[in-house]
Amino acid sequence: MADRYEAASFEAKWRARWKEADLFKTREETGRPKFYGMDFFPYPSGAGLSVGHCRNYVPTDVLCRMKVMQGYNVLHPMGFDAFGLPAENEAIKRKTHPAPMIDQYSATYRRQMDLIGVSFDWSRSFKSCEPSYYKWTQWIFGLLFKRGLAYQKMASVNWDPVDKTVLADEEIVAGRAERSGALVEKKWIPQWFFRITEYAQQLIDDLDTVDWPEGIKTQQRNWIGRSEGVQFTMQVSDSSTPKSHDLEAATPVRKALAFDVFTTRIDTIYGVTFAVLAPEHQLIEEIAKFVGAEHVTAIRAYQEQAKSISEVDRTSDTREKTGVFTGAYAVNPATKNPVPIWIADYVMATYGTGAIMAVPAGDQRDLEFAIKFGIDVIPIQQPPLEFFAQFPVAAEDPQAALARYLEDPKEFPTAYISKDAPLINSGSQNGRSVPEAQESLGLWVETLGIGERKIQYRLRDWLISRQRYWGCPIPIIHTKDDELQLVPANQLPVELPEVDNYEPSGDGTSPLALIGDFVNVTDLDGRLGRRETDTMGGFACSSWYFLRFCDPDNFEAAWSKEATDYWMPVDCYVGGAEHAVMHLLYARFWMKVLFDAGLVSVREPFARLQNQGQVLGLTPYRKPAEGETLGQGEDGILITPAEAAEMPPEDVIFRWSRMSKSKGNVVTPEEAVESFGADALRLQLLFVAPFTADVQWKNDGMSAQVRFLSRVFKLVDELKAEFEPAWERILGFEELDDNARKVRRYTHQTIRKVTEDIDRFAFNTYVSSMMILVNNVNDVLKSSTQRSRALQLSLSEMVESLVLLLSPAAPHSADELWEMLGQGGFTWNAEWPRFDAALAAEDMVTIAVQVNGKLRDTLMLAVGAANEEHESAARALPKIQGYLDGMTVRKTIIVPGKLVNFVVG
Ligand code: ANZ
Repeated sequence: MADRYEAASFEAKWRARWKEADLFKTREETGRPKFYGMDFFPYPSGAGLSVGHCRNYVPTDVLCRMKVMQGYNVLHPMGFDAFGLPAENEAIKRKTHPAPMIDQYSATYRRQMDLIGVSFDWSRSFKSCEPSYYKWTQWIFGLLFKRGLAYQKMASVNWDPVDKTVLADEEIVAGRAERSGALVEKKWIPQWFFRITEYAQQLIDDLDTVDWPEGIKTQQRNWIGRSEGVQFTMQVSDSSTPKSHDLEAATPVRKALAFDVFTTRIDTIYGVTFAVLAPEHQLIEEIAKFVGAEHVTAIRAYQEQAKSISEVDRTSDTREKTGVFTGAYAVNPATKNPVPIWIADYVMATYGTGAIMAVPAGDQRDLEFAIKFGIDVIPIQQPPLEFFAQFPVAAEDPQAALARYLEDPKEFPTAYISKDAPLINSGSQNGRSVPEAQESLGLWVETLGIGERKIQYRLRDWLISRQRYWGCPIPIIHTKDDELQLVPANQLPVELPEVDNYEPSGDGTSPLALIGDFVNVTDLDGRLGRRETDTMGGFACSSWYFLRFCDPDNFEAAWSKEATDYWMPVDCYVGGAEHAVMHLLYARFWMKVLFDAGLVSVREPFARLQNQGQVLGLTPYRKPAEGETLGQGEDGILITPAEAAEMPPEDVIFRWSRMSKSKGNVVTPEEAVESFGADALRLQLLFVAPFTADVQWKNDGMSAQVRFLSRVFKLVDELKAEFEPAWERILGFEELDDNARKVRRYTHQTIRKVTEDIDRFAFNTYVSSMMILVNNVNDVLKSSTQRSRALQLSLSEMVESLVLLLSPAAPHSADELWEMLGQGGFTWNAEWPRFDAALAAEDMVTIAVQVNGKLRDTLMLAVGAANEEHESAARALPKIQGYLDGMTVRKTIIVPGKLVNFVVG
């Protein structure tokens, strides 16, 4: 019989038995609470899983397994995010079709997930590219369309020239496509959008109702970017001479021309010395009609130049400001003064109104611009003297600097803006605080009828169309009259046609546009129409898959409300932090729309979110030769481990980087299982570091787990002969001796700790507390040659609990040990151990401390504390130290649990 953990001798056997028993099939029994545990929808890449991915799946599995044993109905599903660019690009590269390739890759994922014993209910699995799934993605598109939340418009979009497709803002990092690394260009083509902006406020508000990492919530709030301010209209005048101090009279010439600005600081309006339009602003065409030819030439040149500059560069605060004067003026409605209208690319067309009132004294960008182009700066708040410490020219005499600042601030290239300083040079608002002025001017704008207080969001509508083949077709028909007709639900799915050539055309149309059979359709009125040929980006598919898992075989509907009412929300959702503002925001948005449509009963899909840390692998680089170019952030040239082995060691540098096939630093689950066993891998993934921390992966860690499991096997082997399954019935009647009490206390303390730790994702201490239990029990066994009946029964309780506590982390071993104990069935079906707080509590007793028989102090000790502990604790008491000081202790009398008496002389 096994007295050591020998994975090869039993792990595969248990996996086969679980499969045969259909153990992981979701239980939906009435009268039990539910638990929905889920991992992020993976895209099955050809590289397969590394042990890094397993750090996502194993912890969720542990939680779900514990919940099953605690009596919950548990939904723990897995499916595959199969549509989208990564799959399509890979298929193009391999000159194959994405569909069979995805089948093959997802089969590998499944085999690997099974290999490490993850308890997915595969009967609920699906791929997002299956028509029985995407039929409903299209149906939800239709719902959005009918609710005015899906629309098509011409748009300047981010174009990835390598992947030949449009990208969402979220898919761009520092001006480059996150996926292909290409510099993103601008292109003007018709695009589909989802109106996520309509839900901006709810998306902020409801973050307060979910248990998510604060960092992710903050990222979402920042991404949505709520600003409170005022939007108002500025009139265009074609003259720089004020006609009068009356607003009406100031703008007689171009009265019809006006533009709106959005500001968060209406209180600074007296400091407005110019206005700026984004280069794409519509008004520029009108202005160009009446300003001089030299202005028009400059404007056109500037507009052209702005086209090639990425948004990131435009918003960068280190880039030198550029712009042109339009030749036209606007009227500052507070001062009635004319202010020049400029065009500059630091104003974004897509935020606010695409035009600003510029306050150079208060806004750094405006100040840089004013300094560069010699525009006036009017101070609107008085900076404190400390403000001048930053300027060498002012360090000597800040008082004098202030005087100069108030005269002409341009000498000081840093804008000064404060929420606390009162206003100056601000007419009726002089001396007022910022909030007072904002209130008063907000009202003034509204009373005057030139604008209103407004909340602005940085969030933009979600660009969903892709000019690519491998995605969910958009169920729309364009009629002859250019109307948009939704394909009726009973004609769904609009199936993606089987094609030989699906490579992107590169001109901005989808390859589907070349397939006549697909494109040419009759519309709902029987006339010839044209099918929409864009497909939806993959984020549409992953915005509702958690609902489908609740009811995956439903042919009549996307889900039954009964099913989602039962299972939703997802109780615990686990995945990497990189999806903070894409998937997690989109899925929340769809859920809210579905809630408003009465199709689901909760507004938030994921009640709790956990992000695992990354697993890093040791990656070899070779020192660069002279002039060799390096990858971003790298100090050497990536080489393969085989190459590294052949090189002199001094030429190789090792760095830790995220485990991935492209880095050649992957440890596969197959390798790990083969050499150490699935349970050793699982335990090490849990134990190696706190769940959220990054991990430098070393295979040695798994040997330590093999040793731990071997100690457990040895312990169970030693105790199995005396194991009494009915310990619970008898133990209550036994008087507990010290050792028995100790064992029970260790057991119950461990049950409590493990149960709490798994719930709070403290998997590393979950594993370590089992290790401590094993050590403690071994100590007791060593010290007790004779085992009382009470001790034997307590050990039975301990060994049974240990095996069950081990089960979520090391399920193969647990089932093997369970069988060794003569128990039938699977630990999966056993009840999770319950702890008894009284038994777990350290029993404390009061000990009298005497010196020469006289009571001098008392102390508290745990029941069963050793004599040495009595003596050292008594000697440590300050009072007693006073009595013993300078004396010789002749004798120490100890009555355990009662008394310590020092006999001194
Ligand atoms: C005058 C002003 C004075 C401003 C001042 C700021 C400070 P947030 O908080 O991000 O919403 N702004 C408005 N629309 C813009 C656009 N399309 N492109 C670039 N900048 C734009 O920022 C709002 C502020 O950013 C607005 O308030 C406006 O400048 C500028 F001392 O108006 B402010």
